[in-house]
Parts: sequence; C-alpha cells; structure tokens
Amino acid sequence: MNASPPPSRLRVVDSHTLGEPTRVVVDPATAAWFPARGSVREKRDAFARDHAPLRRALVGDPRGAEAMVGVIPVPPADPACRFGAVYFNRVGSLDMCGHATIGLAVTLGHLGWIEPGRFLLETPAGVVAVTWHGGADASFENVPARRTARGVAVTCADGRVVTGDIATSGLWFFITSDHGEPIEPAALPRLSARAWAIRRALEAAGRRGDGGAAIDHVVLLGPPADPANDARNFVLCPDGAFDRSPCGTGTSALVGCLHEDGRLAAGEPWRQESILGGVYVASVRRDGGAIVPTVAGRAWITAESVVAFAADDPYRLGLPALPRQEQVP
Ligand code: PYC
Repeated sequence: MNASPPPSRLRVVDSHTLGEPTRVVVDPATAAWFPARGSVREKRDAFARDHAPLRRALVGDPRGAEAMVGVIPVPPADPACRFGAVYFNRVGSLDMCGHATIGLAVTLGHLGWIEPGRFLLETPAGVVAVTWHGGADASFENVPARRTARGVAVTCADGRVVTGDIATSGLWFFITSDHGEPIEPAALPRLSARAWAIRRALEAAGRRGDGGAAIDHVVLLGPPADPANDARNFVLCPDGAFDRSPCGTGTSALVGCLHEDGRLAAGEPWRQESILGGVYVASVRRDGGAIVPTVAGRAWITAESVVAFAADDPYRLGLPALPRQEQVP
C-alpha cells in the first residue's frame, strides 16, 4: 500500500492514565492507512512502514506530549475480538501498551462505542481482554508474562554493575531493584541517566528479547511512598520519557516474575505505585503453564479535539528528532 498524503484535520480523543497521556485517533480517515485485511500486527507493520512522519506528527512536538502514546482502533482479524489496536509513540510502534489500553477503554466508553463490560482486543502482542468498569475505571487481562533471564548482571559505562531480570508481557523489560537511587521525583534526572546507562549496557552485551527485540524499557524498583502499596517504580520508555503511570505492561511483567519467585500467589493483589504516586492493582492467574496478569487502573478524558496539519506549517509533520541529553554519548 502506498503512503496516502497526510490529512489536513483528524479527530482525536486525549486522556491520561494516572498521568500518562494517550491519544486515540477516532477519525474515519484512518481506514485509508491500513490494508483492508490481515492481522493487527500486519496493519501495524504497514502503518510503521508507510506513515512514520504521520505517526511522529500525531504524538510528538508540537502537537503531542513528551510521553504520549497514540492508539488507532482498527478492525481485528480475529473474529472473537471487537476491536484491534495499533499503538505508537514518537519513536516507533509498540506491540502493546497497558496505560493506553486503559485510556482506550475509557475513551470508547466516553464515546458510547462500548457499554460497561468485557471485550477482546487484538493487539500486535496478542489478544487482550479489556473491561471498562464505567467512568474512569478499566482493567485488562494481558498476554502472558514471561521471564527469559533471571539475575542478569550488566556493567554500565561508569563501571556500576546492576543485576535484574529480563521479562516480557507485550513489551520487553529489564527489571531491577539494584540501582542505588531513590524512586522520587527529585531524582528523575539521575534515574533517567541510570536507566539509559542500563539500556546501553544491555545493548552492548547483546542482550535482546525474542526475535532480536530490543529490551527498550527499564524498570527501576524501590519501596512505596504509601505503605498501603507494595512497590514504587521509575520506568524508562523507548522515547526517552519516563512513564508517569506505573506502566501497565511493566507491572504485568513484574507480577509474572514475583509469581515465579513465589512472592505473589495467584489472585493476590499487587499495588504498584508510580514515581508520581498513581497506583495500578495487578494480579496473576495460572492458565496451564502460562502466567496471565491482570492490571486495573484509572484514566480521564482531557480533550476531544481536531488536530490540524496546515499546508504552510513548516512543522506540519512535527519537529525534527532532537537528541536528549541522556542520549548524547
Ligand atoms: O503502560 O504499558 C504501559 C506503557 C508502556 C509505555 C508507556 N506505558
């Protein structure tokens, strides 16, 4: 399929899930961006191949927000699914995104496209069972969580050795408590620098996920600020932003590891706090050999808008990619 010309206007609904922004593109014009048939993964691949400038323009500067994840609802190939979801951020596509799935459910409810209840969502990572509980509340039963390496020691460029686990539940994570930093907003620059150092060390060591996937999310864990919760996290995302929410797929991967380690029983709640204090409640169930996580959170609509792409706007398709301080070698 050839890239169609960028539109001049598109309808979007914005929300935030415990502080982490989602933009759902709800414009019928999106149908032209995808092949009529095929799986959601194939549709995502076509969008990534043919529409990279549009992807960046939809969520990046100056139209989007730093940590924003975009979602385009698409027809699913799996007849059991009600919707498909193509997820993306400023730097690429995502196979799954927990906070954006919660944002999508609340957006679909807000638009009257769904009633409270459960529906199946085809994502590039697999089928996810989403429940809109009404209002701001939503949860999703994710694809299974899997740990592919335990107690991996990586040596950062400053010589610090950090030990953690490599795990997935839709995205790839390095999860560690062994980072030596407090998980608090005042430490964000240091947390970000440490997480980047870990990410680079993983790359240098040739550590990758299935099929050579980059381990492009780093979870730094620490004690919760609120004793009602179980842990607090800082999560570095592939676009260099930190997750303002406790990271839905990261929490899924974590509870899978905790269950495997005998630290979380099936059905037991795990209250995961973000660095900003927002909380996801997660649990796991066993399905044969698979560990299936569920994550519950809250999202709120922030805007129902039409984004515009003026023909004479020099930054119509967004600002050029600018190096982030942490990425400069
Ligand atoms: O909630 O899964 C998530 C997520 C991934 C990246 C940003 N949010």
